[in-house]
Amino acid sequence: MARYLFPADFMADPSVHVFNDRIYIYPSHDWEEGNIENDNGDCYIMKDYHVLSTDDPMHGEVIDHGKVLDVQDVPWARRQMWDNDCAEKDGKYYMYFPAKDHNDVFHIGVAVADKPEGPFVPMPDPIRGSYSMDICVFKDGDDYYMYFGGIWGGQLQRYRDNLAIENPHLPAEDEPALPGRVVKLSSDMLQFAEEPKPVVILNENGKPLVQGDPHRFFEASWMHKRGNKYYFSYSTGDNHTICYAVGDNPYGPFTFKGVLLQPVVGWTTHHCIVEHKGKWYFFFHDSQPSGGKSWLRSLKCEELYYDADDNILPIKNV
Ligand code: FUB
Repeated sequence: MARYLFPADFMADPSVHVFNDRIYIYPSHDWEEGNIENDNGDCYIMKDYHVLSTDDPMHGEVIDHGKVLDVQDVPWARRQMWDNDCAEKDGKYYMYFPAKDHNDVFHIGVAVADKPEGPFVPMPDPIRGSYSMDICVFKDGDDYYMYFGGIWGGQLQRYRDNLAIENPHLPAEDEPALPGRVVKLSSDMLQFAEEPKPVVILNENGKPLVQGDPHRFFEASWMHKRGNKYYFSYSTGDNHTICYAVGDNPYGPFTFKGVLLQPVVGWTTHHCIVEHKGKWYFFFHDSQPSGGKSWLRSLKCEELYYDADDNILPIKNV
């Protein structure tokens, strides 16, 4: 049975990594204060980040390392600190986080720490050329890749070919779906090393999923690797499932494989997949403990399994 990881507070959007053999959880920190629910995501009014850690996500003690970054300490950011992620390089820890700037436009910032549990010191400006939200940072050999993007409140529909467009819109239902983005990070981990590229998801006939497909990308990118396979998983947003697709390199394209998680209590669904001590885990959130409030979500974890053909088995017992 899935475990609620941290009943003492409302947290969501888990990004999880193993640093020094220990599991570190980088969640959003949900906040209740006159929340207004709409398609812009205005009810998600998070102001800071905490870091949690544990040695055993299904049974062990989960420690809250306290507040590690506050929106007030980020000069360019005004509000809505959503899903973040963290990467380690050469003994430094880099937290990547989205926030809306003073013009209410999402950008992605970096904050640096000496320890995985922070505290994190923000860079004065966001990453040049960054936009949208929902960040996953994936290390592959010596390279680090950032996956990002989300539609509706995540503002991804405002961009084509990495440029803002005048009339934000989604593709027509029969056109290729609006893709998430992937970009290699610079060697100092503080900028993009290249222009972000589309993360294309193909159907079984090798054609891109169309915008009207219930399995098309919406938000919550996550990348993990097992053997030589690259697993790109994501949320379908208003269709309320978590799906995955498989490729043979970090840029894709990825071929759609299936649904991992059926709708949970609450509007959003957001997850990550991590290996620790030979076991695989699926971290996610739902709004059951808050009685279904979209903006008050609780972190959960369940073990994850593959079949003999390396397909991921759908998560049950949620
Ligand atoms: O937490 C705010 C937003 O809700 C996230 O960015 C999305 O993935 C959804 O979980």
